[in-house]
Order: sequence, then C-alpha cells, then structure tokens
Amino acid sequence: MEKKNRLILALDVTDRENALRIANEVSDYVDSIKVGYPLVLGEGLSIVKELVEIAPVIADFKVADIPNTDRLICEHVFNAGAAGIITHGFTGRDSLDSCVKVANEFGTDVYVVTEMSHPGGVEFFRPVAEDIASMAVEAGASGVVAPATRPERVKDIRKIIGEELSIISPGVGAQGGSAADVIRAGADWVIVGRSIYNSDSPAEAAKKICDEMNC
Ligand code: U5P
Repeated sequence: MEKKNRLILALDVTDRENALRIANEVSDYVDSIKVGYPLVLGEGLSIVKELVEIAPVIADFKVADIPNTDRLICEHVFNAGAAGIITHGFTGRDSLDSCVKVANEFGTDVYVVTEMSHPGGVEFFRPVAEDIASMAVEAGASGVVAPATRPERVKDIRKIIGEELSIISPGVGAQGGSAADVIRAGADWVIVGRSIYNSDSPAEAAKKICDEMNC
C-alpha cells in the first residue's frame, strides 16, 4: 500500500449507496478502504469490485480457520479485487502460511491481528500478541494490526517486527485513541471508521485526522 495519507477508512456502513458516497467523498484523504462483514454481508462481495475503482481495498475478515478454508476465503477475496486481507494469527502458523501463499500468488498483502483495540482485546490476546507478531514476521506477512487505544503496545510490537512490516492501527476516535499518538508510537497507518462515516462531513473528518498526523 502506498503511504501517502496514513489513513485507512473502515467502511462499516451496511448499504451500497452510503458506502459508495462516503468512499467517493473521502477518496483524497485515504490510502485504502477497509471493508468487513457489516458491508459485505449487507451487499455481497461485489461491493469490493466497485470500491477498488475508488481506492485499494483491504478485506477485514479476520480469517481464522484451517489452512484449506483460509485458502478458499483468500482466493475469493483477492479474485474480487482486494489488495489485502486481515487474518488472525492464533490459529497457528500453517493457517497463516496458507493465507500468505495465496497473497503471494496474487501480489497482495496479509495483515495479522496481534492485540485487538477494544477493552476485551487484552483478555486473551495480551499474553500472545508478541508471539503472533513474531510469527507474522517469520511467515512473511506484510504487516500486523495493533491497537491505537494502547500506543505503548504499538511500540512493543514495533520492536518485535522491526521496520520491514507495516503496522495498521484501529481504535482512533470512537474507541478513544489518538491518530497522532499512535503514529508517534510507530504505526504506519491508522484505521478510522465511525469518526468519519458518522460525521456530517466525512471528507472534513478525514482531513482533520490527516492534519493531526501532518500528512
Ligand atoms: N478493528 C478494530 N480493532 C481491532 C481490529 C479491527 O476496531 O483490534 C476494526 C473494527 O472492526 C472496525 C474498525 O472496522 O477497525 C474500527 O472502527 P471505528 O472504531 O473507528 O468505528
């Protein structure tokens, strides 16, 4: 993903019309659009084909299954035109390897969740986040997902993954995190949803976050 604005839009609206309107409004300010279950279950995977005309798409399906099922999911997502996919890591190295293999065939990116951004994200993830980050490096993932709600954890995870892998970081705005703080802590991109798509002016909201990050 080309680093221009350091902002990824989490497009968790559930209908096509709003999705396309918001995506078009903020396209100057975002490097990518993240879609997940809310939008894809609402409108089908074909929405990805439409959104890639506006910006590169990352599919946040937090893939977490056996290697064969993971492979099938990744193939669908990349055939639809997504430039990247978010996977879990707790399912183990063989499952992650399967996703990375498909991504390499398509020339796309795999981002692995390390520790989630919501309060419950510390309950089970905290003790394994570093191990998952190391595994992401060893498996040849493109990057990891780490919490903007805990910039100190982004710092810890950056130390483990080094400079080659990217950190994409959700939790800014609605979840309480600060874009500037988490970029300072070592994130490459922030992922922002509600603060942008629920705003009366998504473009202004996106611009404000970009300004905070000096991009
Ligand atoms: N997301 C998180 N935290 C994680 C991993 C993913 O918030 O640890 C996703 C959410 O599913 C949502 C987006 O799509 O990032 C954040 O949205 P918002 O809180 O900015 O509305």
